[in-house]
Amino acid sequence: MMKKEWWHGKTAYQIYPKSFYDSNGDGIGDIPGITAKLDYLKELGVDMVWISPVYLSPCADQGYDIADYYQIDPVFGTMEDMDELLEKAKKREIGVVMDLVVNHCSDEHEWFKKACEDPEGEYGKYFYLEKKKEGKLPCNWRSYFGGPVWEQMPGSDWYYLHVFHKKQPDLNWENPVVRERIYEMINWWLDKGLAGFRIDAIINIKKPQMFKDYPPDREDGLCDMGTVLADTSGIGDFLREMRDRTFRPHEAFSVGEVFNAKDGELGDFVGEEGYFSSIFDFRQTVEGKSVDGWYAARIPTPDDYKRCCFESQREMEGTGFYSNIIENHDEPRGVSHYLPKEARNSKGKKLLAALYFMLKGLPFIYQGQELGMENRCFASIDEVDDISSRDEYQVCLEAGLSPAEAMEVVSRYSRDNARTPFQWSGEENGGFTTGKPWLGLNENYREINLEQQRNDPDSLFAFYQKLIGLRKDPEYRDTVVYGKTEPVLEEESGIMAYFRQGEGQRILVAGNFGQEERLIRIDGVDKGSFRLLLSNGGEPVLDERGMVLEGLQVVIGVV
Ligand code: TEU
Ligand code: CA
Repeated sequence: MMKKEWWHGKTAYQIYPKSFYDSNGDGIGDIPGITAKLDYLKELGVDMVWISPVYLSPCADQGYDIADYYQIDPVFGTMEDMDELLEKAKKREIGVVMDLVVNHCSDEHEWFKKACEDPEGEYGKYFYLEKKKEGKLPCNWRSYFGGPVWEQMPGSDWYYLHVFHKKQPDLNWENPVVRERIYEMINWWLDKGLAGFRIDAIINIKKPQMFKDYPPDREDGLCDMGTVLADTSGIGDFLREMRDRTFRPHEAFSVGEVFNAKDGELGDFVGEEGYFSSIFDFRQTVEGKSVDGWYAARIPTPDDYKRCCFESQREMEGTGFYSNIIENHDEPRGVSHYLPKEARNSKGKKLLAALYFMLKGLPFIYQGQELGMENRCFASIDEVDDISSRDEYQVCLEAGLSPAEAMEVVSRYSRDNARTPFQWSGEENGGFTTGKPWLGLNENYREINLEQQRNDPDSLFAFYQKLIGLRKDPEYRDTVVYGKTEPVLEEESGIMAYFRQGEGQRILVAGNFGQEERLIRIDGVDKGSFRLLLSNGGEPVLDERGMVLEGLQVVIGVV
């Protein structure tokens, strides 16, 4: 029997602060903007929010480049604003989870500035510094945002390592002093009353013992970081220590951004003795991606999506809980990515919502997902702010794509798809700001917005409220949270169906990705046994042949 934890039954919500709600008209969302919308979050029903970084930052990577971990960036507000948010969230029983970015800091962090002043001194050891050998960089790894991971330190012959942008130097976790300072900072925040942390890019903190070359996988002569990480071991010592020194004594929730857990390692990451409470399930987000870049990626089909979900559910059963998502601030909008074009309507969006939300694990809703916000379609690279998209645009051109083709690729995958401002209403700028938004809204805000859905019992927003309600309902909650996932009809293309088997209770979730009506037969599911809990249409037709699902219909019921 799995030990129960306080966070098991929660529903989490990710806020991308820059684009959530702007309280002062400067076009940038902020902390008072989040506080102002706490009642909205309560109305939706979520009980935990993860807020992407709001620390002091030059914002080369939207706050994922931190210049001071103990300060709030003035564009987001003040520490008093943060304290107020924590207090008001607590009153509403909403736990606040902050982003923990400790693989790297900003090149404008005091530590890095001191390292530049004296690379051979104390602070030089906070980073990975190397010199060229025989005119060559120490190794041929490619940073996630393009180009080599090595950058020359201003005015010296030392090079520092950055697996992300050159404005994000990697912190040297091998140095115990660095680890101490990180734990101290984590505890400082947890003592303020955070519910926990989402831990950014954490799998990168352990580098192989030697900075060595791997076979190049593109014409640039560099190799993907995935190859490097696959050849790295020993991260567990760091993660265990961090857990014991910080999260565990605070009984904090922790969710790791872990892409590359190796086979058989899952239990180390999230078991009862795991490094984290949970990790995100990225199997479906990486499905179809290629080391060549976005232009070579293949969009997953509904059958791919189903296979990914079921593989993850099987892998995790009996070990712990994944955190389940269909999108986040790094990914395209889920409804644009996983639904076939003709299914991108309210009914199809509810289908995808129910299918992912009812999986075993902790559901995370990314802001705007509850309204069915879609990818924005960018016409020119000038409309794109994200550094990753700008790099991938170049990769497209180098691969011989025309600018128009490159923009098509970027529009499909750009991280800015998810970063456009929240669509509160049909008013100017979607009610997000009274000023000029830092990033243009999706033009569809006049049709897709909260105001229009809030009082409509058939809206996607209302559907998410019901899904959350089901997760909390004393009658079903144990099954929804702890029930085992048992896939059925796995070979039936276009159909995704599974049981959640609880103690003395079984819930069926079944959906049809196609436009045509489908007859499905599942042992034990018939007119006498099935009781509907939620659907995106009416009752499914049940007769002696089985269950008939309309095009895009999803049903959740007790059997
Ligand atoms: O992302 C880490 C990561 O490896 C990817 O999601 C990466 O950003 C993506 O493949 C590039 O297209 C985390 C954050 O979620 C992301 O926003 C940051 O940019 C990154 O770390 C660096 O802090
Ligand atoms: Ca603002």
